[in-house]
Amino acid sequence: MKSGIDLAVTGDLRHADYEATYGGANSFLRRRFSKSLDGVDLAVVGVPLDLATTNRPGARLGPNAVRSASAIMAWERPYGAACDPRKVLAAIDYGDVAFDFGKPAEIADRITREFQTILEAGVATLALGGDHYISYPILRAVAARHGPVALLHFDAHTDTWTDDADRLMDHGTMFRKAADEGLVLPNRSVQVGIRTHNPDPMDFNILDCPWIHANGVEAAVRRIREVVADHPVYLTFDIDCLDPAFAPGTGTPVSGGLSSAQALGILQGLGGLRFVGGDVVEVAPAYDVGQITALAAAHVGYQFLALYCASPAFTPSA
Ligand SMILES: [Mn+2]
Repeated sequence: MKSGIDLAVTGDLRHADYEATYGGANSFLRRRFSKSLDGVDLAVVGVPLDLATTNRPGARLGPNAVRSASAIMAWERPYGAACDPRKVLAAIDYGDVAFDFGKPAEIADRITREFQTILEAGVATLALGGDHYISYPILRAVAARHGPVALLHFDAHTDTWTDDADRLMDHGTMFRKAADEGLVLPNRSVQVGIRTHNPDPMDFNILDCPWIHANGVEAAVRRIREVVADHPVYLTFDIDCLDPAFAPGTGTPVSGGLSSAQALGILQGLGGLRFVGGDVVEVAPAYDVGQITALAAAHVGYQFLALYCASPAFTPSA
């Protein structure tokens, strides 16, 4: 292992080099910052949007908080993963999607176009939010590439509420719209960790938080594998799926949630599913304590890279 300086600038596309965790340019897991998609398997993309937030704002600062927290885990492979994504995946940190906060009507298309550009180059994405609305314009790009996907959705909230206010953006209604638009298949999808009421959760399969606490990680893994089977699946992980004890830094915390150990245990059990993309959203560092939330989100992102390594959808680039 050679030691590096500013690996976000100098690192190779695949590397497991060491850099002091307390300094340097903060890319996700010390991957190289780049807009070039040549020879790249996966791009980590920040989407610093929080204009769709119902409650406490601040998730626009999420991507950089997660990047910063990820430095402390970049020197070792993710525990429990069959592969070392740092050596197997040619991964870059693509930086952030740029948009004008004063022109909200343009933002969704801007996000979709950016992800379309990346996906059309044969590169998969891991998005760092941002509030949860970002998943909707991303799913438009993902479905254009892969067809309607199964959604593996970790959250305290179903986000399938009816938009009765005709809002331009809302982080609680977008999965109803995504289902109505044919971007996701509710009956192939699983929502994990739900603990808020929704009178019409559509046909999504729900493993709510009391069910997980009663039945455990292995039963959840079995059920998710049954429902998703070999369908292309998109992981969307709202950090508020975790209990506020494990993720206080978020806009809409709800008590009684999953522990980080439960959530990571479920993810570690899903190797071999056909993952095509993912996101980790709703990290709002202003309410965080000691980077707990950003660190949990970075772990989830790292587990996603390991899951993508093991996905039948992944073919390594030359
Ligand atoms: Mn939520």
